[in-house]
Amino acid sequence: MAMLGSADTFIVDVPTIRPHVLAMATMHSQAMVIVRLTDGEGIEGVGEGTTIGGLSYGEESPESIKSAIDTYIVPVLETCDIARVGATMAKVARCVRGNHFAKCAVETALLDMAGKRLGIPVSELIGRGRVRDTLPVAWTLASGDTVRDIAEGEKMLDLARHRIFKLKIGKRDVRDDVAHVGAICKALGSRASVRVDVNQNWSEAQAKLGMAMLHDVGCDLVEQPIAGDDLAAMARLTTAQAAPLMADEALHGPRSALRIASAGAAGVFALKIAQSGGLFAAAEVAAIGTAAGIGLYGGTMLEGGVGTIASAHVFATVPELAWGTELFGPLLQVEEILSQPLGYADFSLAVPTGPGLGIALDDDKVAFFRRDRTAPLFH
Ligand code: MUC
Ligand code: MG
Repeated sequence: MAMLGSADTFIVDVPTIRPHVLAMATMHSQAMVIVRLTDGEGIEGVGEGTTIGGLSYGEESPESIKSAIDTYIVPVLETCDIARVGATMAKVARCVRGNHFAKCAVETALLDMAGKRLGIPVSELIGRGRVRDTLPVAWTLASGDTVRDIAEGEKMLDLARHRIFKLKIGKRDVRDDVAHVGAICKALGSRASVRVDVNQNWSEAQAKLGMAMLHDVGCDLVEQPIAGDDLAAMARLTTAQAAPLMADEALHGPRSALRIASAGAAGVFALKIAQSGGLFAAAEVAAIGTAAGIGLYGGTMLEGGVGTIASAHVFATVPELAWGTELFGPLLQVEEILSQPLGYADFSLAVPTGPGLGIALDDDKVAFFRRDRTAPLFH
């Protein structure tokens, strides 16, 4: 039995190492909602709710995530035995509809605490438990410039940091985008797997042309080429195109996963803890994908260290992760807000082995990047 002691929810804004150009927004910094909970014994749990480009990616913004947690979710937690994470989140679900990112942040913090109480990593609290200790990690080449992207890809290969690259396209004419992808495929050759993410920006006709041309230039995977709610068109593309289609924005948890699988509307699922509505729900999406013969990929909302490691604990439990992961979010930021750096080496991320998430926030860095900080930025 554990009762809620305290709750603190705040936004941190951390600049990115370079502009990150996506079809719907160009990022210069990342806004992360961090929730810090303690129980009556003083055990702390942290969670993160992070989206991309304000409201340009999805229906929750950093500000709405914080307000949903503070105004509607924390009062529910105050009535629960928060040691029972499943029962607590079921009660939250009865009181709060939608708001998947906010729920994921809270569920992460509860699982972090539960793992610490039990002395086991969060991955052992998910599904059948951990099956791997490291995860392959992709990098997104999205500087907006082909030559710079190739140089960045070469650097990542030299550093043995990444050999899977995702290119963000969909902003320009289809043929211009394909020329950009083709140039990168040619430069990196068989040393890398090159994939694209269109973030829903094509029509079905553009996707037909684009997916065929992308396959011809050596692109391995096409993520969410068209609107995520157009399952019939996604199914037509999945059937007709040689390049596999990966569902991302179409996936909002187990029910949408089942609908996509039943419609034959994707060959690959991008698993995302926040979009799914939490770590348990993401594991259920993975189970539906596996049962349907759909390939799995560990996706990101470009979270910082907390959300990245929460995702890593879930992805570490997935028996077959054929497409790897893209858990590089912290590397896109100028600073990690954690007390210990994450273990990126040999094209992979190490999944922490300590109790709970196995990570801790760095209080000075958090104070520095908090949006509501009171101290001056430079002293
Ligand atoms: C998305 O749409 O998948 C993941 C990597 C990246 O660069 O952006 C994201 C979001
Ligand atoms: Mg995507």
